[in-house]
This record gives sequence, C-alpha cells and structure tokens, in this order.
Amino acid sequence: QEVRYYLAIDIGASSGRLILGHLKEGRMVLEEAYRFENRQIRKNGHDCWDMDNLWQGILGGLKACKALGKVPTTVGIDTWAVDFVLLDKDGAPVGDAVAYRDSRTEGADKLVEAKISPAELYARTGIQKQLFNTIYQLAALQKEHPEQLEAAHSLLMIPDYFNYLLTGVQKQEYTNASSTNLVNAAKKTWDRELLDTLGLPRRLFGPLSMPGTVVGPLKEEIAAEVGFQTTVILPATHDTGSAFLAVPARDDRAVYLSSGTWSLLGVENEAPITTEESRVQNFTNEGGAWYRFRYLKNIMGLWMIQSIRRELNGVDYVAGKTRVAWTLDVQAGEKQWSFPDLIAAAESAADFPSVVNANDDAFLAPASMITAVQDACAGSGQPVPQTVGQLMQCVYRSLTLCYKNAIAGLSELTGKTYTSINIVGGGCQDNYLNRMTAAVTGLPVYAGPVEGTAIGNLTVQMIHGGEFAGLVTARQSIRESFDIKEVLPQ
Ligand code: LFR
Repeated sequence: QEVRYYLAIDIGASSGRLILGHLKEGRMVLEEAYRFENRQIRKNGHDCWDMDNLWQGILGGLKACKALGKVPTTVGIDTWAVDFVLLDKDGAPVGDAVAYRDSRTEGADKLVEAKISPAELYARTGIQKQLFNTIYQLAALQKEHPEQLEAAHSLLMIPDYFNYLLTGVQKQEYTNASSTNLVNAAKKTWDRELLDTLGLPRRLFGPLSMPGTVVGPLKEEIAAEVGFQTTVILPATHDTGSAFLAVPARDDRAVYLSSGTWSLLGVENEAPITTEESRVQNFTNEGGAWYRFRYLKNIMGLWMIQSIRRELNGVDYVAGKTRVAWTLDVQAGEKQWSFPDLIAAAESAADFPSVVNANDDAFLAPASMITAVQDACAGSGQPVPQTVGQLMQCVYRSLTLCYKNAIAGLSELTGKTYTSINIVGGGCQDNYLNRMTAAVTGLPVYAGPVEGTAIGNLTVQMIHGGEFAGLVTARQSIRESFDIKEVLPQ
C-alpha cells in the first residue's frame, strides 16, 4: 500500500519548519522537509513580521516535498498567536503585520479598560491579560490608524492569512481566534457585545471554523508553482494548541509545558475557569481542538536565552533597529555562542545566586536583554551578573522558579496535586533546564517529543484522514512513537 504523507507547516517566532509525517505500523514517523529563519523587519515605525520571507519559506517547503517525492495528502499551518492581517474588500492587505512585541500596545490596556473592566473582560473571555493580545493591538490601531480599520473587511490571524494565500478561501480558525481576547469562552464564538463595546466593526469577525475543517485545495497557480495539488486543512492553528495535543501525559496529574520562545505551562480542562482568583493569578483559558481548554500561564521562556545569544553573537532580532551596548566579560561578536556553550557557561557559575522575576514586562522586548537582567538584579539589591555564566545561571534559576510558582498556582486554582511535568518543544532538549526544573519543582520531568507542535498539527490531519479514530488513540501512538526522557529530581 502506498504511504500517505501529511505536512505540518509550523512557524514559530524564530524559525519555520515543514515536517512530513506518516504512519508506519501505527507509529508516527517524521521527516523535516524544510526549515527557514523567521526574522522581523522595521516598517513604518513598527517591528513587523517579514510576511514575504515567511510566504517564500512556505512555498520553498512545499517544493522541497515535491523534490523528495513525498507529496502530502493534506497540509496544515500553525504559528504563534495574537497577530493578524487586515484585508480590504478585494482581499488585499491593509497596513502591516505588526509583531506582538512591538511597543504600539503601550498604554492600550488603559484604552480598553475605559470601555470594559478587567473583571468583566475576563469573565467573558477567560483570557489572561497580556499587553500584546489582539484586543490591545486593535485598540492601538483604533488610535493610530483608524482609517485602516475602516478600510478593512476581514481580519485574518497569521495562519488564516497564509491559508487564504494558498487557497483563496478566508476562514477564521477557533483556537487562534480565542487568543485575540475577543471570543466568548462559554459561547465559543466572537463576543459580539464585546466587539460593540470596543467599537470594533462586526464585519471583520465571521463564523469560526474548528480544527479538522477543510479550507480548500491549493489555488491552481500555486499548485502549478509547487508541482502538486493538495488540500489545506485546519489543525489547531495556534501553535500552543497543537503542542498540547501532542503531550504524552501518563495521567491527569501531569502538568504540560510547551517549551519554545515561550514556556506555556498548564493543563487541559473540559470547561473554562473564569473566576476572579484565576484572573488575579493571570491564568488563561485558551480554546483548543474539540473544545478542550488550555488552562495555562505564559512564562517568558527561551526568549530570554535566545535574546542573550543574539546579543552576544552580534545578531539583530529586528533588522534595522538600533543596537544597544552592554557590558559583560566578552564583547559582541567576539565569539559565536551556541546553546550548548551557554549551558556550559551556566553550569560553570552554578553557585551564582541572583534571581529576577522572569515574567516582568521588562523582559518582553528590552533594547538589551543582558542589561535588563543586570538592571533587575541591581534594582533588587542582588549581585549583578558580570560574566556570561553568571547571567545564564540567573536566567535558568529565574525561569525554573517561575515554573515552580506557576505549578503552585495551578494546584491552588484547580484543587489538584500535580505529580509530573511533561515538556514538549525545542526547549526539552536542554538537559540542564530539565534537570534544574526537576530539582526546583521536586517533580519528575518527562522530556519529549521535541517536535510537539508539528506532531499536534499532524495529529488533527491524521484524524481527519481516518488514520486514527480520535485523540485518545492518536496520543497512544504518539507515546509509543517518540523517545521520551525521564529526568528525576535528585
Ligand atoms: C507561543 C505562543 C503563545 C502565545 C505567544 C504569542 O509560540 O503562541 O502561546 O501567547 O506565542 O502569540
């Protein structure tokens, strides 16, 4: 029998990956067909996603599948959440795809709070307050570019937009829509009253489509360009929604941690928890496939480490933005630091004691992450890191302390005791982080699979394709297909 391939197009804040998957004797087999860098560009005074570069990456990856002779039956795209493209009545983009760390949302929470209280907003949507949520980005846009909102006829999240470029079909996918902070948690559709309260045009928000829905075949010219025809379908297009589907938890006492640019730590629930306590602790209820809610907290994550590495190596995150000088025991670009180099440095400074609140907004998009960490140490009267090793040790301690606190909060809010942590995503390859996570939380860590997000994306496609009866059997297969490392607290 002929092998049936499925393709996950998984684009994160730092890279895009096209991963082919197929089943062999019930096990999932992956193959990376293509990989490309994701970088931002400065445009019209804002940090923006380089949409042309991403689009070329998607096309390049589809061509790579053809070259491998592995034409996928279906294709699904997932990316980070909250960011969007506005389209005019002819389907042409209006304005830029501004990136969520851009400073345009500064003060935008006050604009929203003037119209609806934080308590009511949370009770309706169940979404944690993050200044970069779409709701605040739209408030910033209402102020800076009201004409763009006037010209717009639809709002597509980043994966919805690429699906539209591939197929000509505009669909709004539910899991990613929930990250906007505009979807009603109980009704699971756009909260029309909320849209009216905020003065957002209703025409931008259409019916929501669930993961597993067919978007359509490739447009003819695209099929001709990449050399084959296929069907685009919706996975959980929010990457974290895909990642959580792939978690091979052994029981319902496991905490899930999707570890990449962000560390998303939480559990899956059947219903949203929108109590005041939950709001105060800033836990979110993001919509999932089959209406499973991801109850989690955003923790600053590998972003801190990625940012430090870029600064040490003299690499810009946003092309065209001014660099800021910093002071450590090395100079920018003096040597090229790999992640293992940074881990080794952290280990060599094992007794450096300083910790910062990794979830402070100061670390969201600082001009220099190195300086931001040093300033936070100085500001709290702790020793200031002077070497790469001390800096890295401080980041590892701070991140794992956030993990520990988030698990304590989760226990309190759900009334459950958690007995293990499952880590998926690129960050689960960092053994030092895994060891410290186990030590600090006192819980066994199960690390893997690394490509959690792509696997979750493929899972929905494979269920749609009839390879699995449903999520339970798919997760069983995931558990058996990938190597999962156990790290016990000492
Ligand atoms: C992870 C992620 C998080 C979301 C953040 C911003 O890649 O999707 O879930 O909070 O990026 O979109």
